[in-house]
Amino acid sequence: MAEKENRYSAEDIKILEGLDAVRLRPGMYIGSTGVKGLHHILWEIVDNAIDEAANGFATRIEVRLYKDGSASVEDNGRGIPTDIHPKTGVSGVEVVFTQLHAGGKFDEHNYSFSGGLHGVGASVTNALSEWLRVEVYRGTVYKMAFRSYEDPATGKILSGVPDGHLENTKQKTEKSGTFVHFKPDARVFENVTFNFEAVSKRLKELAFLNKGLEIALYDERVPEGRAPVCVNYKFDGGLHDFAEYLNEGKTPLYAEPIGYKTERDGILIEFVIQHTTEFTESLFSFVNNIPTPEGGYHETGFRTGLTKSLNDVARSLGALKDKDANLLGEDFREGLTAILSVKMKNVQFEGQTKTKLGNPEARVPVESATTEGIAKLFENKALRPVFEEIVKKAQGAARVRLAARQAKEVARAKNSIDNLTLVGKLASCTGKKPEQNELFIVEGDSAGGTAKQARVRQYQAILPLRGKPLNVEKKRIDQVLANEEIRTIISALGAGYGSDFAFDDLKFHKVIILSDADQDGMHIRCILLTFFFRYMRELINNGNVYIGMPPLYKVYKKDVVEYAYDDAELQKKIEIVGKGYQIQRYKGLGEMSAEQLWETTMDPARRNLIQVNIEDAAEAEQMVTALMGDRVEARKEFLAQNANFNKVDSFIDRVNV
Ligand code: TSJ
Repeated sequence: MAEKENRYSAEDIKILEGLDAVRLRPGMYIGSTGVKGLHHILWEIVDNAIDEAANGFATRIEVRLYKDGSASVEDNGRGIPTDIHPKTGVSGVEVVFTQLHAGGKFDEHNYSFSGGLHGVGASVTNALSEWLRVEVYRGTVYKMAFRSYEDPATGKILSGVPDGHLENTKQKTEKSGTFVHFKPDARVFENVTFNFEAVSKRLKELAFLNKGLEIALYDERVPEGRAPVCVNYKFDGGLHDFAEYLNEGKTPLYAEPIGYKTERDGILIEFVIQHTTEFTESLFSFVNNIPTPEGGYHETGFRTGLTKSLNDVARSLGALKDKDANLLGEDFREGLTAILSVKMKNVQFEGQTKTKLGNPEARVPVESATTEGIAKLFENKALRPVFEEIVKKAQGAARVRLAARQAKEVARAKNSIDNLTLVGKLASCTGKKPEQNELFIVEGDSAGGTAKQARVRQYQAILPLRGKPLNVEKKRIDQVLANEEIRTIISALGAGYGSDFAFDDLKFHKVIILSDADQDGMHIRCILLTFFFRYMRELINNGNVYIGMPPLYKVYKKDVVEYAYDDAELQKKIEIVGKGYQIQRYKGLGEMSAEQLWETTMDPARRNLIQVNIEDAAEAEQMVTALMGDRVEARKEFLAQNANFNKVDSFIDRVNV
């Protein structure tokens, strides 16, 4: 291509205004500029490759993380169209990277179901990158490159500016596909280090959700001379393999997961279920490959369909007689691991973390597909024993439910007295406005005592926890409630639990978990998060739960005192304090004086709090399951793979609240 033809003119630059808007308000497009946002711009690219694969044009995707902080994604699909787009007069490649939402709109005409994490498109990644390079393999190699730089005239940053139009290098290639390489801009993101665990976890999930698709991840951020760390995912069993994976560490009630896939009213619906000896429900739902931990209409439809059809099964099997009442949905969901994957157009996400499906039209098709699926599976005589197990399990759950209700009624009379003794440990606050009140759940009596001295009595309450509260995952609800630590928390919060949870009765709008920065503390934190996740989900959804961050180090010299909350910060603080500094490493909250605890951890003006979101809680739950499930091998493997117990924190954007 001639030099002149390829130049990028002033006229061309006009359309880049959209990209500048992205840089001005990144949060509007990618949620945050913390670790989540950083990963979001990678997912935007990955999702494009996934779409190509999901529509049958690509079989392999390779993701690479480089030493310089950049990342690349390559697929073996058809390659982004290189011909000139009639509307805009520029190549398809150029449209994809320079026009906002171009990805989404573009895809809609070409693909029947397009993912796109939240559909903002690859141009957002371009806008928030220092540079981005794309290669398209279509007989020959096409190339285009973009850069964000400071305009010398105005000092403003120009985002995602092409070096020139798409160039056909004429270099022949056997390959077919698209390669995109970009470096997230450190002027945008607080943290520019991709998290291997987070990336591999999501890629694994995508490999489960896209049966047969091979996804490889290479991490080149290794010492000089070493081979890159590499993981390869390919699941020919799709959701079936996903269910087996989720049930590792649990004991299944029947050997193989069962599932069904169909299309209804233009919606692709697929589900797989497998019950285990556990007592709680784990439903993992996805819409267009995006996790929907906050649920929504597809989950409602699935649950309703499952309840109806499994009651029909129970009657067919004679386990329920005409006179018997139906079993409840929760009975059939005891110990259920289920994956529901829905693909539809024009999705709307709602909820606190925009992870709840808000399309009402999804409910009925999913319900009828589920009912039909279970009925079809039940017709298969070979699956008789599977359904017998499911019904037996549900009847067991119903028996416990009825017994628990009776026990609850008896207990209600003496409950008021019980509450008084329980809440005895609570050092409550004097203020009566729940919105302003904070409850610190503190690990250990001694740290609890210190916190009581340190607090502002007006709005801060302290609840010391003795020992480890029990692992909620393994127990039935009645056993959970028998645990004194758990009952104390429920009483202190004052809003009930489970389906009776009443947010309006909540006495503290900030619930802050304060535990030591060691394995025990990590464990307690995970257990408490799992408890809230299971029995007070609204608290997590509303963002009322926080993790307090005590400092790890005190760096001091005479009157100068600085605190460091992680190792990176320690170096900075050492420099601030200067020559002759001393370091104290805090092993636990108990080592701090009341004054120190106040300054570093409790004072709203100075403390670091992590706001827990639904994904963190789900993550914590998975850790608890792996740590405490029935099966020893899974636990050992988990411990071997997760030696870093601060792992959960690395997924969470730190916020000052
Ligand atoms: F958009 C992007 F840059 F983020 C990106 C897109 C990144 C990566 C790694 C891959 C892709 C991508 C796009 N892979 N495959 C495609 N395919 C198309 O864009 C495409 C190809 C052909 C046709 C057609 O109708 O012939 C239509 C489309 C949308």
